[in-house]
Amino acid sequence: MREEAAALVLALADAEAVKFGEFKLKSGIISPIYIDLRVIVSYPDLLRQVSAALWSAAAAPAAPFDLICGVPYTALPIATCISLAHNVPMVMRRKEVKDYGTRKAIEGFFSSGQSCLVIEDLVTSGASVLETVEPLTAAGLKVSDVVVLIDREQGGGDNLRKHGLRLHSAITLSYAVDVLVKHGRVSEEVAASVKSFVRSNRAELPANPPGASSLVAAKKPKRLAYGERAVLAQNAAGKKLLELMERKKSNLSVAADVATSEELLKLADAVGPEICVLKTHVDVLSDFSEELTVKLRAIAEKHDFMIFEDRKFADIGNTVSMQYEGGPFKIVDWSDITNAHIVPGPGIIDGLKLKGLAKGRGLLLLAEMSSKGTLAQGEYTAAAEKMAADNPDFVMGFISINPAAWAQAADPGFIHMTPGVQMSAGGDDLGQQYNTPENVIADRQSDIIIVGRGIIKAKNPALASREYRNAGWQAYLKSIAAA
Ligand code: S5P
Repeated sequence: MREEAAALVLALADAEAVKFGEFKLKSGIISPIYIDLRVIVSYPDLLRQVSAALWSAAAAPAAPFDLICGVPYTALPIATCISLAHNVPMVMRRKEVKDYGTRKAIEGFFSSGQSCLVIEDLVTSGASVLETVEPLTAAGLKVSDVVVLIDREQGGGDNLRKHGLRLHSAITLSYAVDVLVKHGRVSEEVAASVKSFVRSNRAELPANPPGASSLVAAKKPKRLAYGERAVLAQNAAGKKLLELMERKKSNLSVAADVATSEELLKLADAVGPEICVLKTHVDVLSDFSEELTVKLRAIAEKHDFMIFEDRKFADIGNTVSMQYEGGPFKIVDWSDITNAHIVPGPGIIDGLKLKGLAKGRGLLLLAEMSSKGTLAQGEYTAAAEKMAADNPDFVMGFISINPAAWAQAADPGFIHMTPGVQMSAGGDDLGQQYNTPENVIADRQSDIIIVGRGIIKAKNPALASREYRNAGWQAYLKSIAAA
């Protein structure tokens, strides 16, 4: 075995996967050694040798496993090679999917409870391994062992152990250096400088490695209270809403999807004491009038809530600007908040901002949707985040489903509002999907629950709104206490 390992070290050096000299790392530190295992795909024999070494390293010490998964990208061909050689099925982690809480982040067939061996080419801090382990465990797989070709011995093994993972290495960096010295490939001096570099450069895990949120939950920054975040909100309506939520102790928005002005006003008055936002779809009313908007504003004033016309603008900047201000609805005149799809690109924000900013209005971007089969996920969601970050004066937040799974740490100045909420999870016949208030606010880290039929179709909407308000607020209190 040792002979095979030594031969592998020499083959890696021949392929220039391990190089000595002065290499500037991403961190700016100068390293005397550089390891780049991506080159092994150019040498089929070497790839085979690497895979065999990893298999032997895992075979004895690792707990039995049903599946293997390579950490993208370098370890993918290695895992494939092992899968073929030993007839063990593989799963693949999609690197680009950020919202694995709700979407498919793991490709391939597996069932919950199966165990999966993680395969990696090089471990320094262990952060990349954690980024792959989290979606695997989130998908219901058990991960206890990780096998790596080269352990740089800079603390990755310890870091992974803290997360309940055992690291097995085919080769350690110090062993590789010893072999190369023995075969006259590097001098004793270089070897000494590599070993001293490794000793003095322990690689710590970042406080919150992207994609490893649940594994490092304990290290997450404390979730701020709504009132504390009001100061951080740059949009006037967003700031006002966070203050209102803190003052009123409500994170409930009612989706007032009713058919007439009379029903809408009656509902607004009934649920008004419990809500922070009344969400409307005025284009479903059979009798919309300006008078309705005046009365609605008076009720909002009386009960201290804001109005959100859920218009879901989706056109080019010039058109949405006209739609926001004109037509029969004149939304900008009476609605504190509206929302937009990002599919046209940032021009839609500019067009709405032109009319809304001076009036103190706020815009929510639809970053995710609650409906089955939605295309608003992954890169699309990330694009919404970026557009919001570019326009914090007018964008106040997002319509989102699982902000806890977003790649970026949430900007506390933005508000997340989540539709698809009922007291028990489920759905309707037209693709709507429901989660509970507790799940949305505490687990998914959203800020506001949007509840439609759960309240408006209840026998007593006022009573139902009180129940939802309590459920949403309790979940919030629990999550700020736990964070
Ligand atoms: O993704 C979304 C976005 C929105 S704004 N899914 C949604 O359901 N909505 C809206 O939330 C939808 O238009 C409706 O007004 C409300 C959900 O209503 P419910 O009756 O299913 O609770």
